[in-house]
Amino acid sequence: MKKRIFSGAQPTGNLHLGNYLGALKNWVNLQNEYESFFCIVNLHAVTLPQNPEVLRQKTLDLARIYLASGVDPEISTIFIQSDVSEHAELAWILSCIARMGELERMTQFKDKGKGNAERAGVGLFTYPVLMASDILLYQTHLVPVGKDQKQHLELSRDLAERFNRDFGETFVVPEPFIPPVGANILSLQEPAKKMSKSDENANGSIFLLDDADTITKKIKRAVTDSGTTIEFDEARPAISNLLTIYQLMTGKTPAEAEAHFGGKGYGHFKSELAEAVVEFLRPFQQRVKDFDDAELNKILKDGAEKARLIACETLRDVYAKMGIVGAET
Ligand code: AQP
Repeated sequence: MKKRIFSGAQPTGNLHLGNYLGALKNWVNLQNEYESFFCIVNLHAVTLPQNPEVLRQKTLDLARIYLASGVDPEISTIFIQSDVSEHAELAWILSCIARMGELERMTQFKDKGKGNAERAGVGLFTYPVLMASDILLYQTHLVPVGKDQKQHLELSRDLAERFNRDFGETFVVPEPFIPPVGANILSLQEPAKKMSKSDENANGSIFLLDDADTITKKIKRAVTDSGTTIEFDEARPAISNLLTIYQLMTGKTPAEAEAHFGGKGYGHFKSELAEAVVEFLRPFQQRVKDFDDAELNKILKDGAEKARLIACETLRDVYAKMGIVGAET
């Protein structure tokens, strides 16, 4: 039996290079080794206000992006979170087990709630519980995510362990898979922050569907540090971030990337980086257009059916262990 992976992305905004390098790229690399579930987490999306028509469209667009990234529906299960209602049901159970104090410590709530807990939605507060439900429903062994999700994943582990302790062995306790390079791609404009879909400054993020001209302009405008050399240096996050992107776009090692730009200036570096990103994204952008709606809907319907079988089994077990009536054992 193969071990399982589960991961997902929200159908909000436009996916950027950080989402790809921190998450999707690793899904594709791991999908042959693991039984894989990749979810479009639309229930997470509504923790912040969304336009219904846009959300509907973005949900299908995200499925296209998964496929264009190389997620193979023949070997991986791709589905929409709301098509498997067990996600919401288990989230309720886990919210009865999670503690207010542990959710209050979640930094993403503080960031996205903009420090105003009184005005923030309850769903935004309990978001990590829904994420734990997503993961635990599939008895997931490994969760490939970017660094920003590490804290949420630790909560998933804590909830699994607590449930197992209180009600008997039920859930696999998941491990994070955070790639050694690319887990925290930074904003091109404010390298103290991660690259983000919801960044108000669109110049901070390279979106996967940006055209060549836009990508080149964004890279040319990217902030750099006061130094002049092109090398990895923790004290120079802006240039290190650009060099990380270059390394991942070209498949070069850090030493090869540094050596390639030895003696060269920022202008030359940025031109080559822009070219590398454009060339990397070109076939991806072509593949996004390859899938028609009928094909997409079939993949998502089949995916939901497959996911539901496992989700039902886990939820039945949870209800039975808790004495919730109606559970078939
Ligand atoms: N900057 C990043 N570097 C590396 N990985 C990243 N991820 C997000 N930003 C970076 C990873 O992408 C996956 C899907 O993310 P999501 O759709 O759940 O959105 P998010 O984590 O909330 O991050 P975004 O893209 O910045 O969206 P907003 O602006 O809405 O918060 C996750 O595995 C995430 O770790």
